[in-house]
Amino acid sequence: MESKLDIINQFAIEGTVDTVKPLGNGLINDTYLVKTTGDATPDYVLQRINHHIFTDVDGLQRNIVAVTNHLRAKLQAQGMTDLNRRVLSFIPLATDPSLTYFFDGESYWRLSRFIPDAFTFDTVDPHYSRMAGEAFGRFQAQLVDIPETLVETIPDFHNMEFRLAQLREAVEADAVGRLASVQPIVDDIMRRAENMTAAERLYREGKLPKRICHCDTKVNNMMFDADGNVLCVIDLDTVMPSFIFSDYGDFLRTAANTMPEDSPELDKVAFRTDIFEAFTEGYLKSAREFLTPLEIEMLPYAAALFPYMQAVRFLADYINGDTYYKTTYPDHNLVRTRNQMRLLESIEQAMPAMRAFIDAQSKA
Ligand code: GN1
Ligand code: MG
Repeated sequence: MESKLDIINQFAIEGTVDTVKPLGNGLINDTYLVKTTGDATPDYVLQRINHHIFTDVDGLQRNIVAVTNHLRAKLQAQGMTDLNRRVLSFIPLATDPSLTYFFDGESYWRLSRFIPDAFTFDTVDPHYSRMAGEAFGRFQAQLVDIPETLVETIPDFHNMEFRLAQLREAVEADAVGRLASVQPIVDDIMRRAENMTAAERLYREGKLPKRICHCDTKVNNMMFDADGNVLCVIDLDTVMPSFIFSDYGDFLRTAANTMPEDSPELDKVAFRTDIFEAFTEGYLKSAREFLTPLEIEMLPYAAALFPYMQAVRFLADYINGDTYYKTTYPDHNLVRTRNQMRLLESIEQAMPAMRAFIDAQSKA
């Protein structure tokens, strides 16, 4: 592999590289902050794209460029300024402006402009949740008329039937002998399988649409400025056609959990209805214009679906011997699974109240 400096210099950057340091805590890609000398030139974010997971890097980058160009044009048309902080921009190769990634013979790399004076949070209060809801709703609304056809960067990424099939395969194989210890959780999951695959059935019946979604709306994938205003949505690898439930549900999964997704303190894991209410209000404000009544009615289902899907994915990975998610200790994926199942139970209890809240919102 070439040095990071050699890699960075493949791109059409402004200025001279000063330092390169690790950045963030993603579970999939490796991310670095690239500082250039002096204040006159931008800093950059360098990422090694995990091409074992994103096997179609070319399609992935084409998606992202289409999305960011579309968003940028919309913002510009609205007279928005400071566009470099409101939408990500990917840097083309110095030798081929049509490409925004570099293959060094081993890994795929990309470079984007670092957004200065911007912040991400791992936890949010109701005020920030309302703004995040509005921003993710706006993100979907702005992409409703994107002319390009986006690829599924991970086929069947949020397809619940497919995720359950993967779990069944993992259970069948029991590759590292972990099944016996987790059989009760597998049973808990399978008991809910029929209910949780409702969206796929409704899609086949033509009752539920797919739209362009972000598909990784973890709370820390939104940037705020120093005054607490939303700047932009980041981490666009998984932007693809999906049910709108993806964006609604994954935000609540992370933001409305009283604890981080890998906390082993299960007694403290619970669903925060104040976050749910604020996020839902914000989301409906900007998304209501294009949502169908069925999509709105199913929002509580979406809130349950994502901890459930994440539990299925973490558990399958645990049974497979931790081949997908980065882990820092042997039972990490199991702890994550239990946490998500506990969150799911808390959401199941909140279901009637959530339905009532959404009904009231729809009439408002
Ligand atoms: C992964 O890399 P990160 O942390 O943004 C995963 C998401 C999961 C999440 C769980 C491509 O996202 O789907 O919800 O971990 N991304 C992919 O923390 O699998
Ligand atoms: Mg992320």
